[in-house]
This record gives sequence, C-alpha cells and structure tokens, in this order.
Amino acid sequence: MASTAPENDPRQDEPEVGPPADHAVGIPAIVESMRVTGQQSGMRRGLPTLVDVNQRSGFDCPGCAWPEPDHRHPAEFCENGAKAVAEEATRRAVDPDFFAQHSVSDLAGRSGYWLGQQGRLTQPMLLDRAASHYTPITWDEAFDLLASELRQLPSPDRAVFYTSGRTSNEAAFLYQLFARQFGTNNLPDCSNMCHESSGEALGETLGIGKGSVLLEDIYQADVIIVAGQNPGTNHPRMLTALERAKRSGSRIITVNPLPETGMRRFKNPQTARGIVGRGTRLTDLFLQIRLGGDLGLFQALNRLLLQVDEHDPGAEAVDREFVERYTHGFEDLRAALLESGEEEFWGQVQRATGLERQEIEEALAMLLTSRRIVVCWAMGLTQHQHAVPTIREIVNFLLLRGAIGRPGAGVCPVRGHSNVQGDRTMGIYERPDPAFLDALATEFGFAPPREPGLDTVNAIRAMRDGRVGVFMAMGGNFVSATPDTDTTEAAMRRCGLTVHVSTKLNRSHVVTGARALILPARARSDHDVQDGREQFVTVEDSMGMVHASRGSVPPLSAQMRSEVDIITNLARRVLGPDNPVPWERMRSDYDTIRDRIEGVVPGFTNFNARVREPGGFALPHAPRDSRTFPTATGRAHFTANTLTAPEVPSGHLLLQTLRSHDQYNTTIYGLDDRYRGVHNGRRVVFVNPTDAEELGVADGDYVDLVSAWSDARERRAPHFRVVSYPTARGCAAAYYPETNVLVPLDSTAEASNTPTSKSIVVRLEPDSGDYQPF
Ligand SMILES: Nc1nc2c(c(=O)[nH]1)N[C@H]1C(S)=C(S)[C@@H](COP(=O)(O)OP(=O)(O)OC[C@H]3O[C@@H](n4cnc5c(=O)[nH]c(N)nc54)[C@H](O)[C@@H]3O)O[C@H]1N2
Ligand SMILES: Nc1nc2c(c(=O)[nH]1)N[C@H]1C(S)=C(S)[C@@H](COP(=O)(O)OP(=O)(O)OC[C@H]3O[C@@H](n4cnc5c(=O)[nH]c(N)nc54)[C@H](O)[C@@H]3O)O[C@H]1N2
Ligand SMILES: [Mo]
Repeated sequence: MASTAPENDPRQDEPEVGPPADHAVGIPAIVESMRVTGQQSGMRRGLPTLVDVNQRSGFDCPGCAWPEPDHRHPAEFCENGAKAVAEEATRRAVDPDFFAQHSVSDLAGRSGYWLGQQGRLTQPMLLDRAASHYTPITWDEAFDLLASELRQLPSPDRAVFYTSGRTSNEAAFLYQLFARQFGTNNLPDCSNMCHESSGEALGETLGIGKGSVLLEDIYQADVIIVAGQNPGTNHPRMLTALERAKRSGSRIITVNPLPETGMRRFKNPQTARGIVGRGTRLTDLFLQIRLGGDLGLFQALNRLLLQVDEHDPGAEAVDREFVERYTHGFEDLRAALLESGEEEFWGQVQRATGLERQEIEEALAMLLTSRRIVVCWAMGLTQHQHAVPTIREIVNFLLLRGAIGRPGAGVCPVRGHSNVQGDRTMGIYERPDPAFLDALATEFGFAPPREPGLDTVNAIRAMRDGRVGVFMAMGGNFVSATPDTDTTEAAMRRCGLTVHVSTKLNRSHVVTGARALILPARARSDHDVQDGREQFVTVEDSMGMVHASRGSVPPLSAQMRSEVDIITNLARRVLGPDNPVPWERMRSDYDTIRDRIEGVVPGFTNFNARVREPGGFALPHAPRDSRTFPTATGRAHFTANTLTAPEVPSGHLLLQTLRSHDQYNTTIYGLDDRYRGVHNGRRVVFVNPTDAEELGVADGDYVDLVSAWSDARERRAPHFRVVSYPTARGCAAAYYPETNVLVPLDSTAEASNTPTSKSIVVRLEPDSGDYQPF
C-alpha cells in the first residue's frame, strides 16, 4: 500500500517480523542504552546524567515507579530508564523557529514518534484564534491570558485540570490546592486510565488503596504471582528483584495470555553471571490465561482452598485464625463460592480462563505449601470491565491464606508513572476524601468544593458536550492516551482554551481548543534553582517510599520553568493578592511547600528532615504495619463476586492494547519491539496461528481492525500486519496508542470507570486501503 509519510517521518506500516527473543536484557540492552544516550544527549551530557539516576544524591528515574533497593548498584537504571532519561536530557530543542517553519496542520499530519523526536519545548507558545502557527508569547502574557479565561468562566466547574504521573509531590500538592481554591474538584489524572481499579478494590477491602509490600517482602516471598504485567519492558528493575527472590528460593507463577520474554529468562547486566552466563530462569509455572480470565482463575483457587479446608483442616488451606481475627464476610464468600455444582463451576472457569483444571491445581499445590505469597499486577488486570471484582478476588485469596501484613506477603499493584502514586497522596483526585478536604480547609482557611469532580472519561464527555471552557494539563498527552480518539479529539476542539505544561511536543499540542498554550516545563533530570538557591522535589514510589529527587542537567533554555514556578505564578494571577496562601514564598523555597504538606497529609510528620535522610522514608500502611484495616468495620473485607468474563461472538477476537519495548506510553522511542521480534514498524496485530487459520488470514497479511461495539459508529484502525504469535486462543494484541481509536468511550470498568483497553471485541477485515500515515 502506498504510504505518503512526510519527509523524515519514517514509515511505521511495513514492520519486519522475526522470532521472539528467548531472554531479556543482557548485552543488547547495554548497547541500546548507550546508543540512545549518545544520539539524544551526547555522551558528555548524557553519561553523567545516567550516573545520577536513582542514586541518593541524584534524581528519581522519570521512567517507572519501581522502588530503588537499599544497596544501590552504581548503574541503578535499566535500558528503558536510560531511554527515558536520554529523551529528557536531549540537546534537541523545539524553539520558535521550529514553530515558524511548521504550521499546526503540518504538525497534525506527523506521527507521534516524529513529534516527540523533535526535542524539548523551550519557549512558551500561543496558538491564537484561527491562527495557522504557534507564535512566541512571554510568560507574563501567557499567565494573564490563562487567568482571564479562567475568571470569565460561568462556573469553576467549567475548567478541567488534568495531571499525568510525572509531576512531583510539591507541584501536585500546589496544583490541587490551586484548583480547589479556584473552586473545582475537576482533577482527572492518568490514574483514571491506569490503576484506578486497584485503588478502588483495595480501598474497599483493605481500607487503603495502595500496595502492602516493600522490596524486602519480594525478596522473602515463597511464591510470587505476576499477573497481567510485562516487567521485562515496563518495570525492568523488577527483574533484578525477582532474580534475587529466586536465588533465595522463591517460586514464580506468571499469568499472562502472552509468553513475555522478560518473565522467561533474565540476564542481569549488573552481574558477570548475567553477561556471560545463561541468566536466570524466572517463571516456574506459566498459566497462559485468556484475556479477562483472572477473576475465574482466582475464584477457582479460592473455591479449591475452601474445599481442601473442609476435607482436610490439618492442611490449613484457610488461615482460620487470621480470618477470625481480622476479617469480615467469610461466610458470605464461602456460600457464594461453593454455590454452584462442580461441573457448572469448572465449565465456567474453563471458558473464562482457557486453562485446564490440572494447571490451576498445579498452582494450588505451590500455594498450599506457602504462606508468604505476593501477588503483583499491572494493566493486564486493571483495564477490564470487571477489573475491580478481579482485584477484590485476589484480596479474597490473600486473606484466605492470611497473606496480608505478614513479611514476604501481600498485594503489589505495580504502578506506572514514576510519581503517579504520590500525586494521588497529594490530593490529585476527583473524588477527594472528606477528611483530606477538612485538613486542607483548616491548613489554608478556605472552603474547598465538596461536589465530586470529573474523572478522565467524564471530562471527555463534558468537553464533547460543550461544558468545558478551559482544559489544562500538567504533563501527559490527553488526546492520545484516552480512548475513542475521534471522539476525544472532537471534544478537545470544542474547548475555548487548551493549555499544556509539557516537556516534549505531542499530539495534544496540535489538536486544540479555539486557542492553545504550550508552557515548557523543566523535567525531573533538570537542574532547578529558584532565587539563587538549588531546589529539590520529592516523589513516592510504588511501595509508598518517599524520597528526594535532585535534577542536575542544565536546562536547554532559561525560559523553561519548574512546575512549581508555573503553578504558583498562575495561582497568584487567578486568585488575586488577598489570597492567604504564600504562593511566592513557596516558589522560592520548596521547603515551605513541604511544611504545608506535613500539615495536611497524614504520614508526612517532620517531612523536611526525614526526606533528607538517605533513601527517604516509608509512608505508614496500616494493614502492612499492624494488620489494622481502616475500613468501615475495622476489618478486612471478603467480597462475593460474580464470575464474569468477556463474551466474544464467533468470528471475532478479543484485542488487548499494550506497550512495545520502544515506547513510554504515547512517547515512541523507536520502532522496534525486540523481545517480541518486531522491527521497523508498529502496525502489527498478534494473532494465535489457529485463530488466524480459522479466520482465513495468514502471517504477513494486512487487515483492518474493526471494533464491535453496540452503538452505530464505526471504529476502524486500518492496515495492521498479522503476526502469527503464540498468544492465548481467541486473544489478539496490538500497540497503544494506535489502537485507542477502537476503545469506545462508554466501555469502562464498573466502579473505577477505567477504559477497557485490554478487552475490545474486534473483527479482522481485509485492508480497506484507508490507511493514511498518522
Ligand atoms: N518502558 C516503559 N515503561 C513503562 C511504561 C511504558 O510505556 N514503557 N508505562 C508505564 C505505565 S504508565 C504503566 S501503567 C506500566 C504498564 O505496565 P504493564 O501493565 O506491564 O503494561 P502493558 O504493556 O499494558 O502490559 C500488560 C501486560 O498484561 C498482559 N495482559 C493483558 N491482559 C491480560 C489479562 O486479562 N490477564 C492477564 N493475566 N494478563 C493480561 C499483557 O499480555 C501484557 O503482558 O508501565 C510503566 N512503565
Ligand atoms: N489503549 C490504551 N490506552 C492507554 C493505556 C493502555 O494500556 N492502552 N494505558 C493508560 C495508562 S496506564 C496511562 S498511565 C495513560 C498515560 O497517559 P499520559 O500520562 O497522559 O501520557 P504520557 O504518554 O505518559 O504523556 C507524555 C507527555 O508528558 C509530557 N511530560 C513528560 N515528562 C514530563 C514532566 O516531567 N513534566 C511535564 N509537565 N510534562 C512531562 C511530555 O510532553 C510527553 O509528551 O495512558 C492510558 N491509555
Ligand atoms: Mo499507567
């Protein structure tokens, strides 16, 4: 098919495909890290930067939220962390000349990959009404414009303040404070599309929506279940922790429709063994589950535990003492799980999981001899219609085994963005806890709004319906990360003003409201000096550890400002001189922000002193620390969940949308997915060979993916190369964000409203020829 890719924008529609790799990391990862570093930032700027990553005196890797070990290796980063840092520390600059050369419609015809590769944003820019190009604007003019648009809104609820998960604790705290002083809880964030289902399920059952394990627990576990997660690509440093656990005797059960290379064999580049040896085999038992089958799997395990307990109480399948002392709802769970007959139950489980009973019993045998069990998961579990019940069922499982609040045991939702968990702790939430608002009111002497605000999906609906005047984003790439791309882009265009505080150019800068602002931010690795004094920020990792992060890279332009600087200046303009918050002092000294966080957020006592200690400190977690459960009953809750799984009509496949090895969400680093054997392209759909045969397609064919959703609109993603791949039967996979066009806005998870990006019913149609690059 003819491609008319713009100059320098490489074609992504003719991928080359080879066999998947048999191990992760090793020497190719080191070579790749050095290559991107040299290419983006040059070795003189890039290498010293890499040395600082995740060190106590350095900055937190802007990649994932996996925690740092106590004994840090001099190279405490991974290939994908190196890519994230290189992209930030790049010498390439997007300056006013660039915007003079490229009209917005030209930029809208480029790929996300090309946009991101142009470099760092270095100057505030305005796209005026009906203008064809962005033009430079001073910071003062930009703040005045935004402030006057905000003040003219008929209600504060006509503004939406989105956050992506790289924002520091300090900036996040000020951003939500500003939004609430302005008068709205419209604070959607990337969490709404990510671990919201985890927070929802864990909050309800354990009383706190966060993971209950520390790194030490991973090392001490007897069994680690890794379900719905691809750490080899998305949390590579987790492989080091899993390797260490394996060396002290842990066994690993991997639950995934795909045999992900990273979970098979790991060659740790930090050890000689990893460089020259065969590496470490990680997975002991691989359960190749169908998409969305995990609720069925954990229900089966739980029913088996109850049955073993009944017939052989000595086996201690159920930790009776724990159940009696700490939990609520056991009898209801028992009744629900044992209700149906054997044949009916196992028929349902088989249909949902695609697993044989014997495979589940093999897992059970490993679990029955272990009390120290950790369950890790990520997007493979959270982005389904029944994600919340699935995670509640995992909690049921761990509670039955007494595996909460015990060393080497617990829940481990592995977060994505490096500070997404901290942002939520700081109050970035559209449904804030009343106690949080009370504390905010007391600390700052104002009445915060109490009405719940808009989450991501509801914000898109409000924008679509013309109910949003100003959309502001603290980082992120809203139009590419959200579902139903055509709907979302149309929604964005209905806003009066769209504002992005960003580091890199992306599609959300070129699909805009009537007017648009780009405000260039300093990033995690950038040096931050305010009024002559060096500043640092803080972040919270996936395990609730809070620590300092100090950037060291000289910013490419003096016009790039810190997020704290941007928020405080905006707040002063919008809220006026009588506002009681000392915004200007907070800008010039981030310690004063931390003092106020201490006054509002539990767990931050003596914040400024403790965060200066090497390694920072752990936030309290009542179930982990003392087996106390801050729920309504003061106990951990069992829940009875109905066994459901996605229904797929014949002739269709269930599609999951996932990440390649060369991307960070919507930021595309390159066009390869080394571990899965894909090179020089991204428009691929992985299909089981038997399914392909039944559907009459073959490896190498080009097809359109068409979403089968109940409304009348057609959602089509054209021109994907079929890749014959050993995924579970009936389950296909393709990359995000190219496939977001297929995810219906109204297809969301119950209770968390998270888009169902891992279960989209699609059919394959012959290539329509409608593909236009980008
Ligand atoms: N390099 C890099 N690092 C990243 C990111 C990145 O894009 N690039 N993104 C960051 C972010 S924000 C996040 S949230 C995390 C995401 O980290 P992951 O959740 O690992 O990301 P995905 O690529 O979406 O992979 C989902 C995995 O779950 C499996 N899966 C899908 N559906 C199911 C299911 O129904 N059941 C089971 N058992 N498995 C299933 C898929 O086959 C795949 O292995 O990574 C973070 N880290
Ligand atoms: N189909 C499908 N859709 C998905 C997912 C999926 O698996 N499938 N995953 C979902 C998930 S888990 C998530 S978390 C979301 C991600 O959604 P987002 O967080 O909105 O998207 P990102 O691609 O991470 O945002 C990248 C942009 O953030 C900006 N940026 C980077 N660093 C900084 C910084 O330090 N400061 C500031 N101010 N800006 C910065 C850059 O301009 C960059 O272009 O996408 C979701 N969408
Ligand atoms: Mo995420």
